[in-house]
Amino acid sequence: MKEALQFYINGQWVDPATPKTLEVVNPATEEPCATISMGSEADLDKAVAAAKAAFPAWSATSREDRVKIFEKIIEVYQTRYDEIAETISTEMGAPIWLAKAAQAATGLAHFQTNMEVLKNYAFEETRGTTQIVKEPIGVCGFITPWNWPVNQIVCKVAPALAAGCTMVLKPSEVAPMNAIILAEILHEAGVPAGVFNLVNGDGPSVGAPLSAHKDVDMVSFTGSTRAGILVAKAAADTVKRVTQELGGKSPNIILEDADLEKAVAGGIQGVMMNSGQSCNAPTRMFVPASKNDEAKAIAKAAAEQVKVGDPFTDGTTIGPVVSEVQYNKIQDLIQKGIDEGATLLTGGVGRPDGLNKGYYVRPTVFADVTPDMTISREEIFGPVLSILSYETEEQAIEMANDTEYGLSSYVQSGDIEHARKVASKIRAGDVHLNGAGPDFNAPFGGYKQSGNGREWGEHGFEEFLETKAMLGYQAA
Ligand code: TXE
Repeated sequence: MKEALQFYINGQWVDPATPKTLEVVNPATEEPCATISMGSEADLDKAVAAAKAAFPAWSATSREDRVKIFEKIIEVYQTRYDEIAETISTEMGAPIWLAKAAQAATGLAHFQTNMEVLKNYAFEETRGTTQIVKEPIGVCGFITPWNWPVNQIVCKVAPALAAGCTMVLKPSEVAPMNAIILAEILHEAGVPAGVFNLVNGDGPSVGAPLSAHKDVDMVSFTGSTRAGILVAKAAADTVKRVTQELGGKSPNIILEDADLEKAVAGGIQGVMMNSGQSCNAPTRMFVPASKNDEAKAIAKAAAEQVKVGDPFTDGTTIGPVVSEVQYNKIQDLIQKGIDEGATLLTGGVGRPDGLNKGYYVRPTVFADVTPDMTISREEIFGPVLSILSYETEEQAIEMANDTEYGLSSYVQSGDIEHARKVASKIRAGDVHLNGAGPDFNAPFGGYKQSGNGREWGEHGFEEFLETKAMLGYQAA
């Protein structure tokens, strides 16, 4: 069993102010796999003070010096790549193939894209006699979840480092060990003391005081809408910048002219991946009423191909969900779907056959779902799909937009112009046309209650900058 009882503050591993530990549970075995320390406000204050002290020197480093550090980070990251993937699989249950191909890969991708942004970004421009300068915002606080842990950490840390900010990270207490590796990588790569700091702990003890801290200039949060609102409220008194990446209930509109087999089967794959624990999972599938029966048959067959099993076993499509809390939440929502009258095509409550230990959920597909049903409105965060049918395209768009969320969306059509037209009417931060995968240079973030601000690529980088106007910079 691994142990990480210290925090990374001011370039050193230090003991917590008050000893208190937490066992991290492997969701595939329900057994502890690591022990961490749980921090307090005293640890956090120390970390923020270190970040504040490091800011003047780090923000003054040249673009070239920061690029050199990025090159080194990328080199060291690659040497720890498999270990990152294995750690993620162990603590949150993603199958090892996904942890390698996507979970660990996204971390590397964010370092690479931010290094390229840094190389090319225009920090200064002149308009008339005024110069406009972009400067790092200052000390940043990061609060991150467990579902794509390295992705969610690096998509904050990389742009902040590139911009010249210093930072304190509080990773999820549910999947914290990958963040320990990341701290070791940054240390080995030569990130100066105090620039990056890590304090483990839970939301109330560390996340809340980090959000409220007077010496923190910006807080970037990824997690539930519930906690995101608390973070924004805690941040309000100090008027710091707040970016939030929260929940989703993403629509997947399959248009009349789409290849139904491909679109429905692709939608099943998308919703099941990572056991449905992705904020951008396509959880509401809209099919033309005339093709409802055909779509149901395809969806059922595709979901029954999804192999649930041990994350480290070859051939596993999805592993367990992260925790008992999440398992119970998902079971309750599946039961609600049944109680409220949706048609259960496959899956349902309880564990899959033969899997009696571990937080394994049956890949579940509901059809004949109506927009008022709980499973069509609440984020389930499990391998559960709701299929709704529509009569007209306008109705499909209206139902797609009938949600408090607006993170991602998906449109399938045989005609790209048609897909684009529908995409333009969807109120969401991104639209994936015909199965297009992620683009780490494209902005990622939500409309409505899915959040504020954007992450990834140049748009994500710009969130870490302040804008200064230098008037009279040039003689009139
Ligand atoms: O999230 P929390 P949970 C959704 C998903 C899931 C639900 C609950 O629907 O089922 O949220 O998951 C920190 N001040 N998403 O309970 O609590 C916490 O310590 C400051 C969507 O695990 O939001 C952790 O670091 N911080 C999502 C982080 O918030 C607080 C990813 C996330 O935990 C805090 C995860 C507070 N008061 C869950 N309370 C996505 N957008 O991808 C908690 N935290």
